Amino acid sequence: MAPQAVGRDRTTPAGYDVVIVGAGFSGLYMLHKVRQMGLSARVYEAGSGVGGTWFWNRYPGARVDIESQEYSYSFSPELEDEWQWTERYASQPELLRYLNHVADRFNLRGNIQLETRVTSAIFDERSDRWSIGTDRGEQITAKFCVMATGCLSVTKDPDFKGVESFKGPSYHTGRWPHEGVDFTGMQVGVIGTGSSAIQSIPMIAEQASHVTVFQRTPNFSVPAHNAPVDPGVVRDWREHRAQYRKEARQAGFGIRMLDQSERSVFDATPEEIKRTYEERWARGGFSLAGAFADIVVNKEANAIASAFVADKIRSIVKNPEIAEKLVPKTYPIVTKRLCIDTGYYATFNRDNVSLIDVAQNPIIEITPQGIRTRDAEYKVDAIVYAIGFDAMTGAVGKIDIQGRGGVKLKESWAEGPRTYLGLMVSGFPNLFLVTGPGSPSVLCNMALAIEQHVEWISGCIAYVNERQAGAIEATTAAQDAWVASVNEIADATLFPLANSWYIGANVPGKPRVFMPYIGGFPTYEQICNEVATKGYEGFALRSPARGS
Ligand code: N01
Repeated sequence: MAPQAVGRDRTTPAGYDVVIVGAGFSGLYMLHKVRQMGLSARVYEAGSGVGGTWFWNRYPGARVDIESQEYSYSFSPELEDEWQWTERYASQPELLRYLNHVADRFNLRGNIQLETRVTSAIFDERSDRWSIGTDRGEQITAKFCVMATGCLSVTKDPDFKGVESFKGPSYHTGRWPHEGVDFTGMQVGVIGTGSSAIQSIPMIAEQASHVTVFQRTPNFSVPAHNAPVDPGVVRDWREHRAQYRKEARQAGFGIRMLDQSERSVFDATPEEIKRTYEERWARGGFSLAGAFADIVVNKEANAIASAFVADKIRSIVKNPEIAEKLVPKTYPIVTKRLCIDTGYYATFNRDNVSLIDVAQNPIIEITPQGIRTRDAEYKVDAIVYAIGFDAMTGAVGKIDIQGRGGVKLKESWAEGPRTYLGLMVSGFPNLFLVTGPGSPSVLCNMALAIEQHVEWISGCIAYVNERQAGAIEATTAAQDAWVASVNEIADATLFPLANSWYIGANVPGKPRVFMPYIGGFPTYEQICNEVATKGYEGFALRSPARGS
């Protein structure tokens, strides 16, 4: 392909400037951006609709854990003006409506091919193009390939002995049936106590005759205090939106409502500490994590926050034995993703809910009638697997991605993911990751992290095309330095102390590497901007290959 053909690649019937994998928050905005740039693009999406996370995670109680206004696109003032959230924390159906609205409003659907899973992406050095294969047997080529595949999109399959033998229905929270599930009159077993379980258990308990929760590690959870959106908040947001969006970008985790304090807990009196935590508990959501500056870096500071939440659990749960089981004791608060709930702990006061500690008595097998732990069999009519995801690397790991010299991404990442800025991988030219490992992504407001990445990637594509270059690629040196810096920053925090999915600990055999960048969104964005301003420092441009 001649370089000047970039913009409208019509040289092959199935050739595009950009192929985007995934039609969630990332893929939709990426498509919008590249179309605005006049590039030809096609999105491939495995689901039968757009929406990504919010298309798949339809379990009862599923809702965002960042306040709705903040967890939304900021790129279009018109979109912001016309869309009205109804709840403080939007529910899954509302988020899915929003993303469908975005697809319609920006006329995106014509470039999206649904029910198509990308299975391979192979870089052809002779033409500087990616050859992309799908499960429909298509082969498409594109100069640029963007993996908008999501950080939590590949569910962890239950690998218990006997899973197939279970006679009743079983569900994974991350692949919930679209028609919903009626648990009325059923005995339900829920395995897992992460965010998905914490949101769904109270809802399931309202329907089912009995719910048995199988908990391996208790989680810290803070009340959401969800409610209809306060009209005063809406007015305030509309009036100050530009300022609030700016403040979010300047906040460590990209979340304005975190209200991150700069103050050390050791500079506060015991009364002030108590008052601060009580006030933030009453406010709800992640604001508790922002109460003092040292929660994630100092063990003693963290212990104060952990003890506060532990006391809350003990005060809510009436049975002291159950309360004690629900109190996390093996890791510092926030080092596993903090959960935001609606009535989770109080659910254990119900007569129809019981809690089984499977750290003490591990699940041995799934039987035709239920779940057998080392010491008992629990008969259930239905099983809910709330066991999480192969996070951050799972989705790209499922695609056969081969870069220069036929090197497989899977092999390059055998010891853990290596990227430059979480955006590109050395040896894989013109391949971009949206919110990849090594970027703030899951430690951030995802909507904001996605917008920043999409905008950076668009800028990078424009840079390559303006220079009529064949390809851009992260240098190994820049990547090595970035990986070292990501690890160094993580090691200075308490995060590596928890066996979390951030570190791959939830997937047996996955290398133990802290995957997200924890240096904060503003620092990260500044680094990305500086890299771009300095002519994409740390990236190498290549002249067009002869066959291109
Ligand atoms: O998954 P998880 P999730 N035997 O990995 C347990 C986002 N999210 O789907 O901790 C027994 O957190 C496992 O136990 P352990 C959010 O970022 C957001 O709940 O490994 N138990 C754990 O309790 C979140 O962090 C929202 O010991 C087993 C649970 O299953 C991320 O998605 C809502 C087991 C898995 O918890 C993932 O959340 C939902 C086994 N063999 C999700 N294997 C919002 O609020 C696993 N477990 C927006």
